[in-house]
Amino acid sequence: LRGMTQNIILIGAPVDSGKRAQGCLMGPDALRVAGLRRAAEELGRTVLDLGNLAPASLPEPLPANPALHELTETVGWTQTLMKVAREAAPEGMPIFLGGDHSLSLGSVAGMAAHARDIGRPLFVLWLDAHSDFHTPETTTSGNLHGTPVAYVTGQPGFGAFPGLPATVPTRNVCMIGLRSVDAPERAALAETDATLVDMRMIDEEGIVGPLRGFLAKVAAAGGLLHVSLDVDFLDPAIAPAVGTTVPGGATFREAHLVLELLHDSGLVGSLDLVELNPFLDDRGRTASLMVDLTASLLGRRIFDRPTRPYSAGSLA
Ligand code: 4U7
Ligand code: MN
Ligand code: MN
Ligand code: MN
Repeated sequence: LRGMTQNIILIGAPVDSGKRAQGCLMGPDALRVAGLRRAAEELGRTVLDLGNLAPASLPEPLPANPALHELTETVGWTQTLMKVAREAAPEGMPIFLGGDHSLSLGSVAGMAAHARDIGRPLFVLWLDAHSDFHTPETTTSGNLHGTPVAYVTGQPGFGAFPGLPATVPTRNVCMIGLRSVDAPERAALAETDATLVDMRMIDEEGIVGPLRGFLAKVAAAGGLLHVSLDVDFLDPAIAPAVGTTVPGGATFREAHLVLELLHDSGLVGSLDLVELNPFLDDRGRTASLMVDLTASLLGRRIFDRPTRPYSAGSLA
């Protein structure tokens, strides 16, 4: 049924431990206020909201590691989200409401376990300015929101984290929107067969070709696709509510087009909405854009968009 009739399961993950600047804990509620449930219901989905989760507390805090920010809490979130993702996925399409990108250590690991449970390979589309391919050994910031892709693909150095029921092969990973990749990440990625699409490639050739190529690969493998949408994939001019803005990001139409094509593919089984920091937002516009992009993924087409009255200065 190409996902058309699938239930939506909203999973609030107010994770703020993946970096020092705080505020992402308000992300799940901002996405709700911006109308995520209503957008999904208008597109014919049934929505179940599991509310906001809390991280598992470990029997003992991990030995303090000054090189890593909030390791114990991040491990706790990973445990919780891995379990909840695996349990929710058979019931519908999980949408993880972040929370910073460290939530994807758990969401993607849990979806990989689910994909193994149903006998399909998991593929991951990473829409982000950054590659998030640091390990706890290579990160210089110590911010674990820069590590989820390395964890879920089984790179070394994650001994403090839960063992992975299933790893995602790097050949199943496609990153689109890259424009800030640190030297150790670049070196490690060069050893892999991940598909890397940076902003220059998008400027020169467009965003559609590489995305269609990846989707064809997912379809040919009978794969299930997880999409991880970091707010900083978008250009900061249209999405200011994020701590890690990088100029030169995806435009409004590039971003919508990606999610429209993902809808049409029928391959998407789960979604992360991450890094929204409502404290930095401009009258809710970034939260609203994230909701509208999710609506495109769920099948809203341009001609179905509600017509908004025009007023000077708000033509968006
Ligand atoms: B995000 C960074 F150094 N690479 O490791 C790091 F540039 O989830 C940024 O994509 C990580 O927003 C950004 O701290 C993580 C930095
Ligand atoms: Mn903190
Ligand atoms: Mn990220
Ligand atoms: Mn990022």
